Amino acid sequence: MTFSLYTRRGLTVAALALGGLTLAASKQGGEMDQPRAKSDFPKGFRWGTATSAYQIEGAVQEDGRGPSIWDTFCRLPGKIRDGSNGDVADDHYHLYKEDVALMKALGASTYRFSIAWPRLFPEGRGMPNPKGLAFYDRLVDELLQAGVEPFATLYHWDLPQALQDRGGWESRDTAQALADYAGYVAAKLGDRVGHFFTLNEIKTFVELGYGAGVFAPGLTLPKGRLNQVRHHAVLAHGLAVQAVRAHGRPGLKVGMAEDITAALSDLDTLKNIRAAELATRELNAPYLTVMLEGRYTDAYLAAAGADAPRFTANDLKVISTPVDFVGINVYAPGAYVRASDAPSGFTTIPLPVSYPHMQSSWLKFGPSTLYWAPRQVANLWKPKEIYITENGTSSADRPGPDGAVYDLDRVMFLREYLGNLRRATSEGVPVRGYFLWSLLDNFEWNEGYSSRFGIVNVDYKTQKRTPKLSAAFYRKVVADNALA
Ligand code: GBH
Repeated sequence: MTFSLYTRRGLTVAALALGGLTLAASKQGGEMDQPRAKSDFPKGFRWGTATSAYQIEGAVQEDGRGPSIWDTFCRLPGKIRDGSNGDVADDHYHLYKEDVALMKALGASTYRFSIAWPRLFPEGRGMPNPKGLAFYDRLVDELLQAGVEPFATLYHWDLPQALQDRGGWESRDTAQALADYAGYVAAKLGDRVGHFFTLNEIKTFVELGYGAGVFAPGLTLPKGRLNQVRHHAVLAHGLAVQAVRAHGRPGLKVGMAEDITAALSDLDTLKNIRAAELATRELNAPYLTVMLEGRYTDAYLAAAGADAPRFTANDLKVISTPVDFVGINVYAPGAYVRASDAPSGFTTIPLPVSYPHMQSSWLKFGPSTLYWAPRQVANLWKPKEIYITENGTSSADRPGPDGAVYDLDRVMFLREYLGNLRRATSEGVPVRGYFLWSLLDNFEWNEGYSSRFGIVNVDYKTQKRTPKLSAAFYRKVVADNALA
């Protein structure tokens, strides 16, 4: 629960954990221990961690929460790798005070969490459930008391089952239902929550939930219906932006938290850099691009042909309602490309099979993605502000015989990715903050509990929290606002 775990270890780790490396080291006097030049992040840069409701809260039947599509999906045989579900998860619903204390110990100034729609509206719409809201009241107050600024995501994939029963994202009504719920939240929490994210990773829940069938609700829709789902989800984003503004206090900020597919160039010549930017715009056509440009690209519509989504000019205006910031989740390179004479202007280069990845095979190791992705967003769409709403890695880390978790692969990952983020901010890319995914080991969707993304280990039998080495690493970065 505290970082004292590390103080029982040798001096080096103790000093790291306490953020006192410089002090402790100078007493030792060794050459290598001298303070090194800092590479600073901008003043006021916001450091935080991120989580989502279904992945950590548990308490799925408490205080009037209604079922979500993930409660249903987890019960389908073979869908979740370890046969688990989010019934208990990290029991954060009851242990949230302990978790806020962990954030405080990290020195993080912000926290990104999601609100469970089915807690507030068990049926998706209609009568609100005050007990559900009360939990987020308590959480927000606890955060503020700890000096941690709350950033709230409105939708992190836990659609009320009642709405899925009426067509889910295949129904245009779901977009309006999300907006109604968003307006309610902004009215109730907007006095204390200054930043809202509409939907987390539309791309992921649409492609995997309605296309590939491996996420809830487990559908494999044909192309035309899938395109319509994509359209309804981005429409929900635009309507939610408007609803949050209409019901929240003036000055409150709202934007998306989207899974950007960022193309990198194979060799960074000016021509290839430009081609990679074009590729990123095209690869995100039905998501970030339409949200920020208010039109589907010609190539997207041409490729869809008769299966193109049905939409009105007004839909496009709503979808592209101006946002206060662009939030991007950045994990892995989306593609490698180079310039070509093809009409698109780029050609994709396949990865060699030996290309390295982290514990999750999809998590290709590409630290420069955290330089190029925000830079491309800045060049393509000129947002006022950018947030890295998620970045982090899985690891097969386990407590050792001494009880400590030495997740050196995660520390390596974070150091290299953050070095690239530092490059972006130093060049003036307007990134205002970074949210590390994740504070805690948690329910990793179709991977269940077999994949751990936390900088704090959770023993799922006892709910004991143990900060890992990466927590000590992150604590020092936050304290210094710099990489050593
Ligand atoms: C984020 O998605 C989510 O927002 C978060 O909830 C999650 O816990 C975190 O990342 C870690 O995964 O099944 O092989 O087709 C990150 C982007 C896109 C990563 C879909 C996993 C599935 C790969 N995700 N991808 S696969």
